[in-house]
Formats: sequence, C-alpha cells, structure tokens
Amino acid sequence: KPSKQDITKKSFPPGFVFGAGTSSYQIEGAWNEDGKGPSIWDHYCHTYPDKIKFRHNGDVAVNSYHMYEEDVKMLKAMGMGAYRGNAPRWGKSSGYQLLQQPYQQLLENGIKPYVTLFHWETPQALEDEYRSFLSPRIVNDFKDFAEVCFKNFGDRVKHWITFNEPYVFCCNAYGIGKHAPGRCSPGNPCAVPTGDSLAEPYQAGHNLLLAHAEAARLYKKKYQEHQEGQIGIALVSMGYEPFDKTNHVHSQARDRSIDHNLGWFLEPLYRGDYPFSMRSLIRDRLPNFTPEEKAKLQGSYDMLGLNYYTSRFSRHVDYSPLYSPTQYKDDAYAEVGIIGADGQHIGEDTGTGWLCYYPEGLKNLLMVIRDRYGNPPIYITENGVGDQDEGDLSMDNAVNDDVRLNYLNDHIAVVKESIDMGSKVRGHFTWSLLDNFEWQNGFTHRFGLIYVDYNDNLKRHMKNSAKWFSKFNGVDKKDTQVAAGELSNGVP
Ligand code: PNW
Repeated sequence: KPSKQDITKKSFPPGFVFGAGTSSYQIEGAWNEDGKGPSIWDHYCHTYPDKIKFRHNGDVAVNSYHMYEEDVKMLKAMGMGAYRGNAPRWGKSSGYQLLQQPYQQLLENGIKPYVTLFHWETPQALEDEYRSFLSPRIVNDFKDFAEVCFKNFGDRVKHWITFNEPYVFCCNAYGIGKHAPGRCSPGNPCAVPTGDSLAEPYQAGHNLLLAHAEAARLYKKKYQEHQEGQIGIALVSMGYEPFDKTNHVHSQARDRSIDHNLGWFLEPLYRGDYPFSMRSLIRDRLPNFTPEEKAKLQGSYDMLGLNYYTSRFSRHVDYSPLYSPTQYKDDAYAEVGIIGADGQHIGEDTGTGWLCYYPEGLKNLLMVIRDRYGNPPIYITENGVGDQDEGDLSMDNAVNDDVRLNYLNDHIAVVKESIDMGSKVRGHFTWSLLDNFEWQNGFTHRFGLIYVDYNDNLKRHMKNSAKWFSKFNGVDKKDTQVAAGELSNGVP
C-alpha cells in the first residue's frame, strides 16, 4: 500500500540529482531526416508492422526532434536538474550540428545531460552486414561511434552511459523475438526464427559487454582527464523474493534469479566473469572471456545505472531432463511469478499488466549491490509506471495520475532509506519525461510525467505527477503555472 511519507528534494544530500529520461527511437521521430540511415527499429517496424500494437511505429513518435524546446521547458517547469536522453543516433552520417542546439538549451536552463549511447537502435547496415551484436565486429564499431560522441559532446556531457538494459535487449531481441531485430529461440513467436540456437542471447550479451569495456577504456584513457566526466552502464533488474520464505530451496532460487538478471552483466563488470550459477547451468552456451578481456571488464565503470520497475516471487523447480531450455527457462530452475506461496500478490497492479507496485524490491537490489558488488556510485536511471490507453483513456483521467504520483513518491522514499543504509545512490530519473512509443506496445502504454495529446498536434500537458515534482523540487508554484499555462497554448 502506498505509504505517502512526506519527502522532498531537500531530504537528499546536496548534489543528488532528480531528472527524467527518454530514448531517441521512442520520442524523436524524424526517422530519415538529416542523413540518418535506418536503425533496426525502423527496419523492424516497417518490415513487420503486425509485430507492434495497432501497427504503430516511431517514424514521427512524439516529434521531439523538432519539439525539443517544448520538452526542455517541461523539464524546467518541473525543476529537474538532469535529463537522460540519447546521443546523436548511431549511423547518422550528418546532423551533429543540429544536435548542438538541444544540448545548449539544456545547459542554459541548468539541466545536466546524462547521455545513453545505445538504447537499442543498432544501425540496420551493421545488422545486414554481420548480424551486429552476434559478431565481435560490433566491438570496434561501437567504440568508434562512442568516440565521435566523446569528441563532439564531451565538453558538455559529463555523464555517459554506454548501454541501456543489456538484459532486456538480449532477452527480447534474441530470446523471445519481441524487439528488433526480432530473433528468437524455438517455441517463441518472432519475426526471425533462429533455429535451435539457444546461445544467441548470451553471444549478444557477451559482445555487448566487450563493446562496453572498450568504449569505457577509451574514454578513461583519452578523454576523462581533460573532460572530467564519468562513464557507466545502465542495468535493469527486477527485484526477487523467495516464493516461500520458510523453505530454503526458494531462497536459493531467488539468488539464482538475481544472478541470471542483474548478475549476468554486473558480475563480469565487477569481477571479470559471469556468476557461477550461470556457468554451471548454461554451460557451453555461455561464452568465455580471455584473461585480457576479464581485466578490461573489471571496474570499467565510474558509476552504475540501475533501472527498476517491479519485482517477482522466485520459485524453485526441480531439474528434469524433460525441462527443455528456452531463454526464460534458463532462469535457473526458478519460476518467477506475481503470487507467493500463501497466495498474496507481490504488489498491486499499476496499470500495464507486468508492473506491480513493490518499492521494497528496489531497496533489496541496492543492498545486493552494496553487499556483493562493491557498493559503487549508482544512479536510478529509470523508474516509473505506465497507463494503458488503447484510445479509451480520456485526457482528464490520464492527467489525474495518482498511481504514478504515489509510486514515485514511495520509490524515492526507499532510495532515501537505502542511502541512509549506506548505498551510494547519486540520482533518480523518472521514466519517462513524456508519453512515447512503448516498443511492441506502440503508443498504448503512457509512461510520461507529461501527457502527449496524440489527437492534437502532440501537444504537451503536465500530469499531476509533473506538478507534484515541481513542488518536490521546490519550484515556485507560480513559475510552474506560467510554464504550464504557456505550454498549453501549444508551441509548434
Ligand atoms: C525499459 N521489466 O524496459 C526500457 O528501458 C524503456 O525503453 C521502456 O520504455 C521502459 O522500460 C518501460 O517499459 C523494461 O520487465 C522492460 O522489469 C521490462 C522491464 C524493465 C524495463
């Protein structure tokens, strides 16, 4: 149950940042403007339109490529100190000049850019040429792209995030085929079946980790000293609770679930190899690192991004030779679900089906990172909820978003508690600044603090949660109203 502790930005240590995040394919549009080549998401939505709810796509998205001034005003109206967005899209051959303007605008308004280099948009050319992340060739190509970004924007960008959620990327794009490039293991409905290759998610993850390590190494060697910035990666994890606390097999299952989600990527970065439980269960489908690679991976981050939304119960299932592995069955002989042994739900449904309210899960993960992974500086790079809207949610109802407001309040309160318990969290970014293109769900899941009117020129309106954030961040009520009032007149 939402607890409603009274908490504001002032409850946090000085320097702690609050912000909101987005990703380019989800918001920008302008998919073929200014010399940009197609990404795997352009290709996927155009080639397999039925894979996306209502055949939506990101060709126009919420037009932030052209409406970024609006978006910056909204950040300002909420008193946000930071914005997490994407660098110039990989594969864009020109147009860097244009991207100088949004950065300028952010900085002039006192909003720090936190830039994610990769939020799932591989250039289609690299997919066609060598299957992108399934080939080690991706490592150098990613490093080159990262260098273009460090060189062109490093004077203004002081926080770099190489990859967004390798876990979701590998599982959805290579395991269950729900995301571009749509590859999947047998038994899953997908765009591009990949035979019996159950190793693909692990190969993709492996090359991605090596690409991260090379890009981070380059930044640290060549740019960090004079640009004085930091680099990291944004990992996602659900929280996990044992299905039945009174039976140790379920506590062990819970630990394996954490290993196979957070640990899959964090453990190589922390100590140079995958978790032991993954090695022992996934065996020869899990690639190996050379000693040099291990050394490059270890400690290749100044800070860690953690994306947290929800939690699950983890239930031990016995080994059976009939239990054929698919991507999800690799979750370590642990079945995850929302109902525990005594019938209780992990947390209330918040509106999109998969996302249950369970702030405690965030604290638990932060404690795992504190205790098992060396307690690095952390930014909560995503946290938020979506409302389902298949054309049946009125704007009034969408804007009255108490569920989101309570969810954010309570998760932010838990961040504060975790800091008091020794976790080094340095910032919190709500997902998302705006309603946007929610991947396979098209525009039907609205995650924004800001409502986007799809029936009226993509106009932006503050939801109640956005107004709550203004207060939270100490913005004068009048200033917020002025910003909101101005904006509801609708600039372009
Ligand atoms: C994130 N989970 O994906 C992505 O980074 C965003 O682009 C996306 O819009 C947002 O979440 C909302 O879906 C996730 O199952 C997908 O815990 C699934 C989970 C977490 C994050």
